[in-house]
Amino acid sequence: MIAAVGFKDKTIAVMGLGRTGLSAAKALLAGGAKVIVWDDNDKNREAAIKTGLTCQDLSKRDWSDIAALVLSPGIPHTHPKPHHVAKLAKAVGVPILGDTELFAMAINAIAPKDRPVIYGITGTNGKSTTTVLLTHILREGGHDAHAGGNIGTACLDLPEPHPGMIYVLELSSYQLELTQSLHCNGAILLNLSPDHLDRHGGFAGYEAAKRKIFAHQEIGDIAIISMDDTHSQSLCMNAMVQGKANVVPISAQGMLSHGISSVAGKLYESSATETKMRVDLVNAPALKGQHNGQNAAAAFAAARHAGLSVDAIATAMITFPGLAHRMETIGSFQGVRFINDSKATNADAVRQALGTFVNIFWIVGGQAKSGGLDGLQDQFGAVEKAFLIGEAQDAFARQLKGKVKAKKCGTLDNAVSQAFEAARGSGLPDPVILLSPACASFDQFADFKARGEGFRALVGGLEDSQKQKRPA
Ligand code: UMA
Repeated sequence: MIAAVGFKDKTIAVMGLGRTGLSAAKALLAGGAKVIVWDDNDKNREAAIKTGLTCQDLSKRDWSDIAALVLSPGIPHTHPKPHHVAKLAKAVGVPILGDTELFAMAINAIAPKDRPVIYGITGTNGKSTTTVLLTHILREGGHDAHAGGNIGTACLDLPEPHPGMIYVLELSSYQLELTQSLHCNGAILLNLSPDHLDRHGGFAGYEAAKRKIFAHQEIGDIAIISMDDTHSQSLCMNAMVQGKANVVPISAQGMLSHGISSVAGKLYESSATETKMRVDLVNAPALKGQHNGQNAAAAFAAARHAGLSVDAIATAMITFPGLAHRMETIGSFQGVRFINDSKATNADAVRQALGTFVNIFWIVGGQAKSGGLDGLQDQFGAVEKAFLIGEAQDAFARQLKGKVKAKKCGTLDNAVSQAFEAARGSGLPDPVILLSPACASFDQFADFKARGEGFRALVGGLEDSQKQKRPA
């Protein structure tokens, strides 16, 4: 755990008692702050009280002694409508911080020569894979590297810093928005496409949040930026013009004259004088597909910045085990393959999965994002039938009408059993049941992990029941 600095003997309010709030409260207490906490869910408050935290209703309490409000990233403070506690903080002039800002303050308080190195990773898709991949490469290369942030381990829950240590942080737009002083020695922007627009009041707000990852970069740092979408491209050009960090463009769509390119399953490094093939991803089973080419290009550039040799990076990419819930093969029986892509919470992420497989029996739905399945039509040829779940099922049935056969199933449970019956009776070669929801999970599950684990359990149950049916 990393103790928060700068708030000794001050009263700090913590709103939200999920992973962020609980870790921030612990870190603040360790740093000598007086901490009061609140959550709109009474069960979460009761659990917090049992751990010794002081709960006070922040909408009723006097705010005159409160020095700052630490807000969890899932709680809105501007759009679509500020949470009433955030509104109150603004009304009385109390600053609102995120846990990533507390982390940044703690690191900035260390003498520069002893500070750990921070690689920050953001973008609409691919953040988690790149975070885990880079951490794996750095560890295999002998570094003491730790992954945290949006990936699941709150950044203040990471081990205490020491010289030579490396933090690899997955940073969401929600987290970056509440971060003011984070200095990323390496900042990666993988891609930018519309997501979370309701929370940022539109695309400009979303982009502004993502841009903050570069805010405090200095000479000697590295900015690794995709050239594969127009928004990232213009950000890359701007970063090059500003000229503080060394800008390394990356692409998975063609050979760059300068930067790291992933072309036909191989990583190339190009400089002003030469282009060299560096890693053959054919040998890296968990890095298949164009999107993984981009993730690998970004991790390669960051690992080079960290001082690793090309050989060390290539060897580590081959042993990378991949990420749970991201195009993860979780079983194969009676000729049907089951793929868990629960992490695909928007259409762009689903596009990658639909482009990777054929003969797909697609489980899709949940809490829809704006635009729903827009932009996926050119991938529908790979889909045999869609099995719709969750709040989005009616809207998705309308969107798919006349394009893809679709069945409303309501729950994941129903969808899995119906997709299995359809897939094994289809007579198609290597049919794939793909959970790739294009939606948030919150209508039916705690988060995408719970949805993915639910899918894994249902597939496990199905396999057991099929075994029992087989004659002895
Ligand atoms: N709460 C309230 N009032 C509200 C809303 C929420 O009291 O109006 C309370 C809830 O009762 C709950 C807590 O706030 O107790 C939840 O806070 P949170 O939603 O910020 O969730 P955390 O558990 O703190 O998890 C957050 C990230 N969640 C979000 O940004 C939504 C996690 O990312 C992250 O792993 C974790 O911090 C550690 O850094 C998850 C996520 O879904 C994976 N991220 C989004 C995404 O990837 O698309 C951005």
